[in-house]
Amino acid sequence: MLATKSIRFYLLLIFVASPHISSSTRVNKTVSDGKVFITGDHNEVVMSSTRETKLELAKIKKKVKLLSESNEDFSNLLHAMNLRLTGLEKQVAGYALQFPRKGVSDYVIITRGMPNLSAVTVCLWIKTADTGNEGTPLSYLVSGGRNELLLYDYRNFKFIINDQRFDCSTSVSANDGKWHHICVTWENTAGSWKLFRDGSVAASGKSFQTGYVIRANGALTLGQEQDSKGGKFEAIQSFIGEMTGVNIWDHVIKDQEIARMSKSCLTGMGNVFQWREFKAHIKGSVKIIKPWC
Ligand SMILES: [Ca+2]
Repeated sequence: MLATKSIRFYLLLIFVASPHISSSTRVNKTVSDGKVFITGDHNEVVMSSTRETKLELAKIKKKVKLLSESNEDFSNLLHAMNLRLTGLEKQVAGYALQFPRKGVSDYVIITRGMPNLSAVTVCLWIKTADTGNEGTPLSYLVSGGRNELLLYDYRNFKFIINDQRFDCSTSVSANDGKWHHICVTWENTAGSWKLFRDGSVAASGKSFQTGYVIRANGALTLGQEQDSKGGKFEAIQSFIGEMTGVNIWDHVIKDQEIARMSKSCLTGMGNVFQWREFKAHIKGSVKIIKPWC
């Protein structure tokens, strides 16, 4: 971006330093006594000598050099602003949730729904050592019982949109007792999807639910898998462990940004759901604890 800015500025300077060719539509160029003359229909002399042009070019080069030096300051400023942003995000969303046990009574639920989505990104951090259950980090279901959006089984993640399960599993797990950053992205034009673990693409595919639009007005749960809107949970699908930083966006987040978010547990803010709002919707014995970062 900075390079583009430099080029734009350079072109602007050249334009400003260039002769103005009135309103003529035909232009002639002549050289006489080492001078370049540009004349239009009205024979206006509009360009200065070659020596003056060289001086002007030297001035432009000097300004471009100054600009690129100031770009370095700009980069430092951007870095400082990014650090500040990370700090603010942590202040706003500085908690984690602990789901203590197997069962159907511990979860988080938000019923305000989402808008229709033709693309989505879900990111979250989880820590679990559970090997016995199909632990469900996130489930979004509308009336009629369809899984509009579902991420479950931390032993071998399945990502579902519109109730269609992948024929093959992702072979990606996150139940080794350590914190892991998990993201899924999907868009309905090519039906492309990716599952990220700790900032890297761990599984991906195309032509998945192409053209489908995730329906609005569903219920979102963390820690339980819904078989009807807001309920019908099964203990074997309950999440046992810790969770933080759940965010949902209405578009595909770029790989580089997901890599950035994977560096610290409370970076990133969704534009559909933000982590800070979940703690007001806790049910059962879910505990608010300090985040690891
Ligand atoms: Ca179920």
